[in-house]
Amino acid sequence: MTIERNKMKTINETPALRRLGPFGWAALSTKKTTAGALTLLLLAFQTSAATFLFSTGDPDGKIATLSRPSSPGKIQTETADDFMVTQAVVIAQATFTGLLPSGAVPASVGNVEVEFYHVFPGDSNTNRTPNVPTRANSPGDVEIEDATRDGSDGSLSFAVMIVTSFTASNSVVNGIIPGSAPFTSGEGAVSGAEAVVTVTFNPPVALPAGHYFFRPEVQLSSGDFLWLSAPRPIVAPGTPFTGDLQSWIRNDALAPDWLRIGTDITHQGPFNAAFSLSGETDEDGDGVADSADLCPGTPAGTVVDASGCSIDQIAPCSGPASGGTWKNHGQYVSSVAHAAEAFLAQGLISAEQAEKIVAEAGQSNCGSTGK
Ligand SMILES: [Ca+2]
Ligand SMILES: [Ca+2]
Repeated sequence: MTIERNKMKTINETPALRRLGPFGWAALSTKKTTAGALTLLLLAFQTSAATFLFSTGDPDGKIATLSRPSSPGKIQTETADDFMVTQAVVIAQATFTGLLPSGAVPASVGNVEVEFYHVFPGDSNTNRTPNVPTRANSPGDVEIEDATRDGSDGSLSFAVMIVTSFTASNSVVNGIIPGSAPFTSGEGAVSGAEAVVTVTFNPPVALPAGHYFFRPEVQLSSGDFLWLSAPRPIVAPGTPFTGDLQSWIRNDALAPDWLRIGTDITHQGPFNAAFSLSGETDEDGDGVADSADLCPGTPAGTVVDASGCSIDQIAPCSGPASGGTWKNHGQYVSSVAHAAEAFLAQGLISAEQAEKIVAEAGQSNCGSTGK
């Protein structure tokens, strides 16, 4: 989970130079650079913001498994499948493909909620005894709280496209049995309308490098949403990765445990589930995508504004971000205070934190003669 960070931050650099990142610094330090070459380097940096794309591929027709919130007379049931990110990313969109009842229309979908989970034992109580054959390689007990996005609170929007009629050879809907013998062989073939659900996260979901489960849930006006399986191992045009885990399922009677759909319930598969994620890399892991981040190399855990800049990056001890040196200590403290006020006004820090930051700037010798 450790993220490689730009260690150039403490060097007295201008914002233009800061944008170059390590590549630009290496080039600049080995030879004199003209303004023209500098422009080329800037262009090179600005196109280096990388797209993040993950996909398990199209449905393979092997199984369809329930994923719905609770509603009167219906118990919440969740299906989850995994993905991996090798560096911090900001995920803007997801798609997933499932079965709606035949005759359903896009308006049949009342709401969509998406959760992300660490792999067990992340976010899990390891002192209790699981009531399933194993929890190894399962999603955690509970979701990553600040990564949840829900149509009902406006943190995601969704669009539904009905593709065609579709049949899956097997299904898991109600047969989710706690204990050491969860085998049912599944509940048989199901047919319906294949639907691709596209969700846009607002705000996007920022995740550090790691291994996660994706769990979408769909509320229908009538009937159930069954998430369709995808090939395992993943094949092109999907994006294969080493360590791909099978899909898991639970309902509120089984929670916080999960069962392996293939290995535990049907003795088939194991399965993946059909979904994709898209977004952008986030080099410094501050939650602001590279293309929108004016301050690369923000240290871990630092509060940043919408441009990915920390107060320390806006008002560096070493001199104004616009270049040169502080006229005096007072100019430095004033710049910090100005930035802290802006962060406070945007709700990024508390009044207490703002006061502390300004007090610390006052006690520093940044901007003092000889500094
Ligand atoms: Ca998987
Ligand atoms: Ca960033």
